[in-house]
Amino acid sequence: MPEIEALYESIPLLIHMHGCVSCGLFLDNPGRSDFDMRSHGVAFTVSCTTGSYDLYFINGPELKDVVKRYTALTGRIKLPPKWAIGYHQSRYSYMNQQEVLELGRTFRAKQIPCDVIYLDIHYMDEYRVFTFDPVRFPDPAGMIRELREMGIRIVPIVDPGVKKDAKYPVYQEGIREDHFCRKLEGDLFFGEVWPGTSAFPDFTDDRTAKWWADQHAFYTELGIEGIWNDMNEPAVFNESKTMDLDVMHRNNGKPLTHEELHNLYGLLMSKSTFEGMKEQLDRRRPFVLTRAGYAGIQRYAAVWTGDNRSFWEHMAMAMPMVLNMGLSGLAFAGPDIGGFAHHTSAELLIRWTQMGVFFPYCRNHSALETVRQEPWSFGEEAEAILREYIGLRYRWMPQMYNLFHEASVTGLPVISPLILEYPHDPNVTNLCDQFLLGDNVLIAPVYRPDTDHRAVYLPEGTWLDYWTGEGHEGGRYILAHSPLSVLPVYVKAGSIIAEGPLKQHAEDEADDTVTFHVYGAEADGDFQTAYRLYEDDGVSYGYEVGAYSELLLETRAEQGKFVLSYAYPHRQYEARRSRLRIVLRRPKFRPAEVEGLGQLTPEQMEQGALGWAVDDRSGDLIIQVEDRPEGGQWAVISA
Ligand code: MIG
Repeated sequence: MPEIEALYESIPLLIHMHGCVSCGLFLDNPGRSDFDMRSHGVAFTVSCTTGSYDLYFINGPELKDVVKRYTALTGRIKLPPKWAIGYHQSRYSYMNQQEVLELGRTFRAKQIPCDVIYLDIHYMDEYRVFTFDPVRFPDPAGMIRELREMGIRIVPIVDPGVKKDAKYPVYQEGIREDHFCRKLEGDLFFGEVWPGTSAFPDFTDDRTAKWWADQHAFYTELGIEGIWNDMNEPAVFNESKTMDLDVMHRNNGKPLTHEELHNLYGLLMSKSTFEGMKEQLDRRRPFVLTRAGYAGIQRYAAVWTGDNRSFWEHMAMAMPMVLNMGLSGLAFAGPDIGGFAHHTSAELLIRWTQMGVFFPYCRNHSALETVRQEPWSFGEEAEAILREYIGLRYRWMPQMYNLFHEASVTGLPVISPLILEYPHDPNVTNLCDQFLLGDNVLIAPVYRPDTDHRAVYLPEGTWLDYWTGEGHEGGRYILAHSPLSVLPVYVKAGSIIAEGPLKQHAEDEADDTVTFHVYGAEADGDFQTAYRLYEDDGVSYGYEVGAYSELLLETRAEQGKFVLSYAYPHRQYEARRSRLRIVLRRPKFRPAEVEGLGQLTPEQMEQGALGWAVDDRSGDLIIQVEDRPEGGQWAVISA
């Protein structure tokens, strides 16, 4: 890969697959470890350079079992606030309050959905964490309030380095209360980072972690609900690029060197951040984004892949990276869309965004002095395509949120390599330029310039083109036609996908009418499929005490009829809607009537009338029924 390919995470997990049998090896040691799969023929060597370790053998036999067991051990993602899985916009840096407000207004004026704007290091007063620059950001509370009225949240960056400055209260307190890392002899460790000479909190001591956590009241009092942790490897501008290895961490009375604990630093910083935010936010879910992390980081933070480049190769590389992170427990991950360093182009940004809206974490971010990368930076044609795809993420929000909920329960990833679902198919063993969203939607991004076709491998089964409804038999490659406005997406026949209305942000007051798309429905044979839709308020912890709903939609073929029914096994959260829509996409039979419902025109249905209609162009059957707590059942009679 050009320029750079290392990740900032340290997850010492090896998953091995032999034949179709998988197992895992997790080396729990936060010092330096080496996994060598190259030098000794069939043998792998695993070693670490410091301290004691725990070695876990994780049984399969399925790859899924390994991921579930590994995450049972190290933890699973927490259900994020819904706004955290919307579209996020970032730049190093949005320089002042005016620019940030203008950015928010532009998103709304252009009707491009957005939930979050990030503040990179220039928002601070000379890079002092827990401050705002008084000239560039004279009224952060006012700015944040105004953005919030537009439905946009602010997520500021927080680095671990605290500026050495006798007049800076955070530094004073850190020194007075002895929170910073020291050498064995007692000298403080200072490193050069953005603020200049800086001290580093010793997060290995609970007392210091709590101190840091409490500092976040500074942000929450301004209305901030999310924090972006950067430089927390920790990165230091020196030869070793990190903290001196002989720094002594207090580690709650069992001191160990930085060499022994290095990989924990980022995790412990984000843990403290998460816990502080959670406490301050008073029963609302915080969002933490981190660059560095160790096994288990998924419990506290989403992870982005750090400083990539605006290169096609880096777009392609994001797929195996994020897929591997998913198998390593990090279900909430994504790259800087469009690429961070160097100049992006209209085409690269479009293709990258098309892919990125189906990644778990979805943020456009770019570096200082690169061309602007906001969705409107490349003219109207590009803007229209970007609007369409960002909007698509919002229309898929019910599906996405459902997958996040499942990931929080099972530990399985939101997007996965095909091998997770088709371990017996040798064609997918090394396939990393296409991926699955959940277990039944196949995304095949175009990641080369000037390309309007790509090869797509479809595993066994029938797959329907998401855009045209056209069916393809799997177990083979097809050539997808993919001009610039088209991302190839296929849905497996027999699946149900939940879509919602287009929203400008996750908490948009628009109604929450859900449309269940049933792909490839049949009225004969043993066709049967079900969908469980999880919903809650998207922001609070109410779901932990039952304030959520679960809608179960079941469909089956029954001798010339297609029977569908829904029920609420649990309904202690009420979505803002009165109707449900069910669309049979490309049913394999011709619907003659729907028992108990009247036939309407598609236009009448658009206006919300209850009944059924067939869209003559696509052949889709559209059903609209009342959403009632007691559920309901209907039969579609085949002609
Ligand atoms: O030395 O805060 O990965 O996303 O924009 C660079 C400035 C520090 C690295 C992060 C990047 C961020 C940048 N930071």
